[in-house]
Amino acid sequence: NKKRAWSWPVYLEEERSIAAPVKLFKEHQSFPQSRNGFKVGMKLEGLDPSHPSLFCVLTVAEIQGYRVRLHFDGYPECYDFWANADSWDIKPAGWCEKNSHKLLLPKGCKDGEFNWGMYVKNCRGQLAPKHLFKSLNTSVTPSGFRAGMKLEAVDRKNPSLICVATISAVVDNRLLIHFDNWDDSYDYWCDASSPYIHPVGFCEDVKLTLTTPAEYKQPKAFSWEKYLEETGTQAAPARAFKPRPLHGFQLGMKVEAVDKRNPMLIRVATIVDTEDHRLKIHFDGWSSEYDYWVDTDCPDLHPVGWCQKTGHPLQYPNGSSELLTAPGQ
Ligand code: MLY
Repeated sequence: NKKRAWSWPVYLEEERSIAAPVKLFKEHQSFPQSRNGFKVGMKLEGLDPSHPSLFCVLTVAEIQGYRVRLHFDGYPECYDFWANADSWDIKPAGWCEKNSHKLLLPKGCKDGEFNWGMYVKNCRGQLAPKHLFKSLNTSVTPSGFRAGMKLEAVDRKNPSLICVATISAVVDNRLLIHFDNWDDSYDYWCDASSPYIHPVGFCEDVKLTLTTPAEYKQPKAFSWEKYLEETGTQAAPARAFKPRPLHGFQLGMKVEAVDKRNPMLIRVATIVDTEDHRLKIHFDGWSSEYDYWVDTDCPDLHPVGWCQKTGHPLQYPNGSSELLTAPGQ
């Protein structure tokens, strides 16, 4: 019974397939330049992935290679989520105050009474030091987008809808998209090259239906000109929207991808379908009912070798020797 440790080179050869070339990945998906310096117990501010307009008080609950499990202070563990150490979505304590964003306080804390210094002292915690946050001090080129400007945006929770929307915040290269007259549960952050945002007039140009603001009196009679006037707002300038270059991913290429159903796991995976800005991921050795679509710039998609380089366990294809697939190593 000669068992050989599972390895990418042997597997690629057996499967006669190739690893997706590293150059196809975005910097934040590729091999990190530095180590993950976060430690369990460190506190920080970060976006709630299921409510991305909200920054919350978080604590590092677990470290796995270049990833951290983040816990919402005062909330049950079931809301914990994983992020890469260089994620733009996490910020040092005090970031919200400095950038005038609302910070969702730990459960039980009252507005106006919260103070980071006192808080960490009381819970004997520790603030995550600023230098650990790779996403700070990234160079920012002026984009032409300003908070308050209007645009047409895909509702990512209802992706068949393109809707009247507003840029409700601009931070670094990122835009917070909000849907007019809706609550902020549909909000999301994107950049100027996002395929989900379009200038005012896009739907009319390409003959698609524009979803008008909630409660808009005469949706059929909606006109941007009138609406901008009524709301005293400006359209985001068309030149600020940057086309996203086409990706180079091809069918059959192998990657390492986070398993959405159990996000602590990263698995051996294959690209089985592609669209302009999305890839369909299949987990090797598993039923295709677990396949899912991701955006090409998704931070949960990595080149072959990422887990090994960053010290994260990799889940080998289902059906490899049991010894080798046991979770956790
Ligand atoms: N029927 C859905 C659609 C909501 C769409 C909201 N968008 C436009 C921001 C619902 O009510 O949940």
